[in-house]
Amino acid sequence: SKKEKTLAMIKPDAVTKLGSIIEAILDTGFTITKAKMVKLSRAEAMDFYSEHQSKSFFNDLINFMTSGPIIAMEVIGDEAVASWRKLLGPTNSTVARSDSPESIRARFGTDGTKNAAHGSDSIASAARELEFFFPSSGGRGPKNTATFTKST
Ligand code: YYY
Ligand code: MG
Repeated sequence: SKKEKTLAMIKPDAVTKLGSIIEAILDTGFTITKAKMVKLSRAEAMDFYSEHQSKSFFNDLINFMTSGPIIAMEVIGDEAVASWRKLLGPTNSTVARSDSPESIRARFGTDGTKNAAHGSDSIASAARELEFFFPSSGGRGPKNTATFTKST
C-alpha cells in the first residue's frame, strides 16, 4: 500500500455539497490534510487547465470554473490518485449517473462540463496542482499542519 497525495477540488456547482463530499472522502478511508476555498480568476483557471487550452470546450470550462467559489483539498491515501478518480466517476455527470451511480459526479454533478469535482490524473499532475493551490513557499499565516480522517 503506497501512500499518495492528490488534489481533490469541489467545483462551483457542488460547493454547497461540501459536507456530503467530505463524508464520501472520509468513508473511502482518505485523510484530508489541507483545504482552501477560493474564487479563481480567469488567468488562474486558464493556468490550472492549460493542458486543455486548444480544446473546443476550453472557454465553457473557464467560464464555469470562474462562476463561483471552489474548494481545494489535499487528500492522502493508498493509491490516492487513482482511488479518488474512481470515487469521482466518469468525467460526464450524465454518463456517471448510468455507469457509476454511486460516484461523486453522478450524485452531485450536472452535465459534461459542470461535473462537481476534479481529481489529478497522475502523481506528476497532483504535485503540480497541489503546488498551484498550496504553494510550499506559503506566505503569511499559521504554519502548523493538521489532518482529519474517519475514526473507526
Ligand atoms: O480529468 P477529467 O476532469 O475527468 O476530464 P478532462 O478530460 O481532463 O477534462 C477537464 C474538464 O473539462 C472536465 O472535468 C470537464 C471539462 N470538459 C468539458 O467541458 N467537455 C468535454 N468534452 C470534456 C471535458
Ligand atoms: Mg483531467
